[in-house]
Order: sequence, then structure tokens, then C-alpha cells
Amino acid sequence: MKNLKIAIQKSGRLNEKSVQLLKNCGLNFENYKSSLITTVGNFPLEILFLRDDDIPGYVAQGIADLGIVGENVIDETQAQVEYVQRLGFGKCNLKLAIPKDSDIQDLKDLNGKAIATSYPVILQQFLDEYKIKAEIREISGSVEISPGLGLADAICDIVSTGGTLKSNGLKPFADVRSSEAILVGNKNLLGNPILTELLQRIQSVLLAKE
Ligand code: PRT
Ligand code: ZN
Repeated sequence: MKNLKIAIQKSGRLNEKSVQLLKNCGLNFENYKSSLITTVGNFPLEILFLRDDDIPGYVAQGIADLGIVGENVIDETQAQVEYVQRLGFGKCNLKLAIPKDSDIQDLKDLNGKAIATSYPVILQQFLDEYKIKAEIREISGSVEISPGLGLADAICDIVSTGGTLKSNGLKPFADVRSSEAILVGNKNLLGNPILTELLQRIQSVLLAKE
């Protein structure tokens, strides 16, 4: 049977835990930082190392069969992938935040305001849900500095400890969504015996952690 391909983050917050999870499943592979693909020696699997933003699309298109990626990225890309297993790491919250001295008190106070974010799709859905008309300013990084620069009245970004908000004079204002790392799969993969075996191993590793 053909090897399956799993896409994981090449570097960043989910890389180490994704690699560790696969190693804990008994998979032998070299984690070369420079290579984009590696073959597992003792299991019919290849591992692709990608930017997290590319993972949902690769899985939806079947370039990779499986992927490990944050729910925030799955939602933002709107890729059509199947949730196979929640993985319990990479937990964070996408939140709206405002300057400490802001006069914004209620969600409706966001009407007419500018909100900076790297998650324009998720933010637009949230604003639509609450019937708020605000301007979304898409920024790819360092979103937290934009209110201080006068670029936005609020931000929508990932928060984990809250330290970055605090050090930029911001405070959390509303929860947009929570997120954790998910094993996702291509739609056509359900029932694949290699996936069944891998999933059993992943679930044993997750159970042993509880
Ligand atoms: O290079 P690549 O595109 O692959 O990586 P990336 O830079 O886009 O993502 P990366 O590695 O930062 O995060 C990968 C995934 O980890 C995210 O998509 C989330 O699902 C998850 N995750 C968990 C986080 C955080 N915690 C987190 N704290 N992603 C980002 N942050 C950032 C946040 O953007 C903010 O700037 O950390 C800062 C806030 O952290 P605190 O602790 O100060 O609140
Ligand atoms: Zn990314």
C-alpha cells in the first residue's frame, strides 16, 4: 500500500510537539531541520515540513493526506478537511483586545472602528454574527503594536499567557474562539488502514498523558 504523507509545521510553536507526538507513536525518523520531507523507517509514512498556513490547503487538495495544525489556521483558510483527532497541545484563544485606556466598553462600540488582525476571515464572521460594522485592517505580524501606532482601535489576535497584550498596553476585551492543534485528514482518507493504525497509536499516546 502507498505511504501516507503527513504535513507538520517546519518550525514554530507546533513543531516540537508534533515531532514528539509522532516519535512517541514509535515512528523512527530523522528530524533534519533543512529537509522538507523525511521518510519514516518503520511505518508507511512520509513527513512533510511546511509553514502552518499551507497545511490545511495541502491536505484539502490531497498533496498531503494528513496534517497537524491549529484550529485557528483551519478556520482562517476555510480548507475542506476532516477533523480526525484533537491533540490537546497548542492551546490558545483568539481574542479581541483594546488599549487599556480605550473608551470601548461593549461589542457595539466597535461599530465604525478599525480592528487589526492576521485573521480577517474569522474576524469578519464574528463581526457579522454580532451585526457589527467595523473596518478590518489585515496585518501579517506584530498586530499588538498597531493600536499604539494609531493604525487601529482594537486588535484580534492569539493570546496564550496574555503577556504580549500587557506589554503593549492592551487588555483582552472579548473571546472570539479557542483553538488547539488538530490532526486533520483529506476527505478521501476515511477507512484507510494506515490511518487506522496511526490513529490507534496516537490515541494511546494521548491516553497515557491524561
Ligand atoms: O512559520 P509559520 O507560518 O509556520 O508559523 P506562525 O508564525 O504562523 O505560527 P506560530 O508558530 O507562532 O504558531 C503556530 C500555532 O500555534 C498557531 O496557529 C496557534 O494555533 C498556536 N499558538 C498557541 C499560538 C500561540 N499559542 C501564541 N501565543 N500562536 C501564536 N501565539 C502568539 C500570538 O500571535 C501573540 O503574538 O504569541 C503571542 C501571544 O502570546 P502570549 O503568551 O504573550 O499571550
Ligand atoms: Zn503561519
